[in-house]
Amino acid sequence: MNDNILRIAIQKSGRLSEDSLKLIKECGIRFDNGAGKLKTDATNFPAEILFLRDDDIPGYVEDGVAHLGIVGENVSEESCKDVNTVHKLGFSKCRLSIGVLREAVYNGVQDLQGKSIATTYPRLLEQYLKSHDVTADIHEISGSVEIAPSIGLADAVCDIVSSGSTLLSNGLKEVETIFRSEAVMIASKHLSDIQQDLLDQLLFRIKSVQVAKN
Ligand code: PRT
Ligand code: ZN
Repeated sequence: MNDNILRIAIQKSGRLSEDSLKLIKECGIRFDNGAGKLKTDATNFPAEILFLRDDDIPGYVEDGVAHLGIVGENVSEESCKDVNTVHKLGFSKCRLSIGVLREAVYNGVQDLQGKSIATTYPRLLEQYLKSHDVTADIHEISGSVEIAPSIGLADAVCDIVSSGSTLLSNGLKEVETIFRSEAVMIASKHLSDIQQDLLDQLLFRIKSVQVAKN
């Protein structure tokens, strides 16, 4: 493997894609992102860009297949992969929240004791419940979480919220925020000296871009 370049993994298609590409371009890194490409070389910086599903990025970075990645903190923290979070990027802000049916009586987290909660974030939810001495039945599902209470699959949900309109339109109310997230840059713990130097250059550029915007 070439230790003299940085391989940067970003989301191929989704909520993080556009801002991730924009950030890399604003750092002055040029590349051809022709449609459908899964990998492309930067033309003026020793870097390659990999286009992946966001859930796969922490694992690739842990394994050193990618040296850097841009993902939501929610995905990185849930994955429990052994990577360094090197910088917060300020976009794709959202929160991981618990919602219950609008008509349900809810006076606090203790009311979740013994209840069933549907989520795609079982680890973050479990940590939260544990820290509040609550035991609940966690149902891991991979999508359409918000529908679970209205079809009787669970008493509550734990999912990503941004405007809150998805919860609302599924007859739910947000009762606890368990994690606040934004896009972050994660890095492998096994960078060569040259890669660490390239990362430092990149972080300097990212910080300059962020300062210029504020
Ligand atoms: O295909 P791939 O696996 O790569 O993508 P994905 O479908 O898993 O992820 P994607 O593109 O939906 O989201 C990528 C990241 O964007 C997430 O991991 C979060 O860090 C961040 N993000 C920001 C969000 C949202 N806002 C968001 N609103 N991720 C998901 N949502 C969903 C949420 O799951 C819920 O269904 O939007 C709905 C709620 O939105 P509101 O506005 O109605 O509250
Ligand atoms: Zn995903």
